Amino acid sequence: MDKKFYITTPIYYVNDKPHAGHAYTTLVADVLARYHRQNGEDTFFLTGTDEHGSKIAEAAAKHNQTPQEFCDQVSGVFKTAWDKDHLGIAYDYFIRTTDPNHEQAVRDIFQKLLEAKTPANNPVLYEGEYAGLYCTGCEKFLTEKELVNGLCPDHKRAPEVLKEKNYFFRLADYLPAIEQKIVSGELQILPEHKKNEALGFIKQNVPDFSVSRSSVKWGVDLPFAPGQVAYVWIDALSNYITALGYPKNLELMAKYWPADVQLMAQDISKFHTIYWPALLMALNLPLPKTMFIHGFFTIDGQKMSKSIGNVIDPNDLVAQFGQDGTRYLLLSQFPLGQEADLQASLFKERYNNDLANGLGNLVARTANMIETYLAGKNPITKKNSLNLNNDLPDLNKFFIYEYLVAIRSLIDQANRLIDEKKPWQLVKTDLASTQEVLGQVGELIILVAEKLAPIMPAISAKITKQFTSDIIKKEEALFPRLN
Ligand code: ME8
Repeated sequence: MDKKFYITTPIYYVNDKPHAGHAYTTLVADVLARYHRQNGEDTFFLTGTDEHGSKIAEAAAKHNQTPQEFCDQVSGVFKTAWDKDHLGIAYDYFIRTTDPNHEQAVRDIFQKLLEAKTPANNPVLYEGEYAGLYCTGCEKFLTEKELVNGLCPDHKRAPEVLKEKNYFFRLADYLPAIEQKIVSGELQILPEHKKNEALGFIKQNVPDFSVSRSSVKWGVDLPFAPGQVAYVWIDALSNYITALGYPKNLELMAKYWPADVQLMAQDISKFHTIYWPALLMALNLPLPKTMFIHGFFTIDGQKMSKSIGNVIDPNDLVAQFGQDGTRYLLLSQFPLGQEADLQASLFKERYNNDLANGLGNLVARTANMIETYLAGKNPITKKNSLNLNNDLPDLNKFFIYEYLVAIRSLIDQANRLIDEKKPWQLVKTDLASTQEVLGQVGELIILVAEKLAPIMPAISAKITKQFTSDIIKKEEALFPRLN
């Protein structure tokens, strides 16, 4: 295998259990990883959990648990939601920022930063005093301008006034180079409007940022700065390289870094398009090739929030629609990257329409006719007798939604073929033609199954097995109708 593919999701905060937003990004990564594996590429898919910082410590205290106990538990809940009995996320590695290896790597990274010089020959880190308004919900400082009625607009809570001595990262010295790499496409930011947004941040001259905290206890302690821990965002961003063994063990780094695709939503784009490249440059590492920043979706027109009570638990979706049904429903809603709405109230209708009546019915009626009219003998000749055009929208270009539209039209094409040729009439007079029609339909079904493999892996494997056997039998419904 010569080509490699390294894809990452954000590592999710463990202050609460996973919801549909986390599931969405993780699913997109899983589809792309499966697609690249299917194409024979040496693929590494990383996800995990972000476990340090005051936000997590607060949540643990609320649950009367130590932070470590609480993190172990919630991180486990994420793993379960992704496992083969739930969403079926085939990650290669699940990193936790409380892993001792990661913690040591973060200390090593800080040591390197401490010794490093910027392109303008200044020390990368310097000590300074910071006073500002800190929102624990965001784990970042806010400016007065960002507040709405004195509250953080995202977390509806008043930020705390924090004043402390910290280490700062000399970001200013890196901004011109980051801008140049984004403009030249060396660091590709997709979709295009998110690239412009990143360039907009740079134009506003993002100030240097503090990378250590003395007010926070739950974090990676820094030996060179007694009493201080690593700022949770530096700790978190580092995961993308510490997961590969950086800086102690460079074997996987040499193989997989730079990342080919880093996925996230726009809530954390600034950290990824500005701070992360600066950190990598200070460590003398190449930048990721592509960052894809998707929109933050609403649920039936409303922001997903606990107070509205519309937070969707992916486990509930899997219980209702099955693993592959859930994967389909989440990915077929809107083009990746669009500011969009997840129409959860239509999930059942879409499931019945596209899956029970569409794909499920196609497979069931075809298997049934082959069993009844042809004694189950597999009629597929693999002659490509329909001259199938296999060019679907490119998953490599993030066209997952468009790809699913094209697959639905292949399913419709197969269903139409049956309706037009009416095998139930044909069989009375012409067995050879019946066999040919069912063979053509079967060929379409196998094509659909093959194309669906990254999106609906379990169903795809089931259909392929059924339609490549010598004897095709009717099996239980793939997608039972829901009332
Ligand atoms: O930000 N629509 O973790 P987090 C789409 N730990 N995607 C959504 C979403 C929504 N409504 N809600 C959440 C953090 N997401 C940090 C990341 S990375 C070094 C550290 C997804 O648990 C989306 O991918 O708040 C978003 O970027 C991420 O969850 C935020 O997860």
